[in-house]
Amino acid sequence: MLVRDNMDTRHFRTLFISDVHLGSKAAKVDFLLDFLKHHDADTIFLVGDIVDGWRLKRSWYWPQDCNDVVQKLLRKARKGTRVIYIPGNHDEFLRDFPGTHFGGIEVAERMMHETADGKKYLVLHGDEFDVVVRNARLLAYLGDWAYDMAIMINIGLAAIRRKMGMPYWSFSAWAKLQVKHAVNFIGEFQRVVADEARKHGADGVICGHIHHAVMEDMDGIRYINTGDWVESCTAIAEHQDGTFELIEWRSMSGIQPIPMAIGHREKEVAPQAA
Ligand SMILES: [Mn+2]
Repeated sequence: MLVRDNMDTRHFRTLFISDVHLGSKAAKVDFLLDFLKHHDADTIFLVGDIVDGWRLKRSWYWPQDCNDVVQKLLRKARKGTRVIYIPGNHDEFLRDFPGTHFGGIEVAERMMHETADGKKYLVLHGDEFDVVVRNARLLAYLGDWAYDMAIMINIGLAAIRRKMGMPYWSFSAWAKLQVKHAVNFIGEFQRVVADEARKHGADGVICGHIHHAVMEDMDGIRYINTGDWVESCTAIAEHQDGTFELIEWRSMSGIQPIPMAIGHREKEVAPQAA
C-alpha cells in the first residue's frame, strides 16, 4: 500500500470508473470531481451506472456538480482522451444507442480491451448476470442450455420493464437484504462473470454493478471490479506497462475533505491452468 499526496496529476494508460449514480443524493460527486482533476488517461472507460436514470425519473435531483462531472469528461474527450461509455442497468436508456457518439463519447454494450502487455479484458457492467447469481444452484443442475436461456429471458424482461417504465430489479438492494449470504453472492457473481470472460477467450474481465472493488484471480481469469462512487470511491487504473492498480480516493479528514489516493498495485500474478 502506498499513500500519495494530492498535488500531482497522474497519467495512466486507462482508467475504469463505474457506479457513480449521478442524480442520486448518495453519489459522492465532489470526490469524483477531485479524482478527475488529479487523474488523466489515454482511455477512460465508464463502466455503467454513471447516471442513475431510475432515481431521476422518480424525482429530479441534478445539482451543478453533476454538470461539472459531465463537463469534465467531455473536456477530457475534447482534449484527446478516448472515452467509452458502457451502460449499466441504471443508465440503460443508453443501451438503445450502441455505436453512437455524443460529444466525443462512444457508447458500447461491452468491449474487449487490450492491455499494454497484450492481455485481453472483457469490459462490461455485469447486471445481465443477476439472474444467474440468484438461481445459481438450479441453473448448475439444469446445465448450459438453461443458463443461456436465463440470461436471454432476463435481458428480455429488463427491456419490457424499461418500456413499461418499471424500475430495474436491483441486485445490490436484494443482496443487502440477504446479508448472511452476501459473501456467497459476491463470489457467485465473480465466478459467472469470469466464466463469461473465459467463453470469449479473454484473460480477464473488468466490471462494476455490485459496488465491490477488487482485483482477484478466478481459476486463471483475472476478475477486476471498479467498485463505486456511492460508498467506496474507487477506480481501476492501468499503468503504461499494463499492470493494474485499484485506487481508493477518500477523505482522510472529517471537516475539510482532503481526498487522497490509496493505491493497491497488483503484483505479477502467476498464470494458472484454466
Ligand atoms: Mn448496476
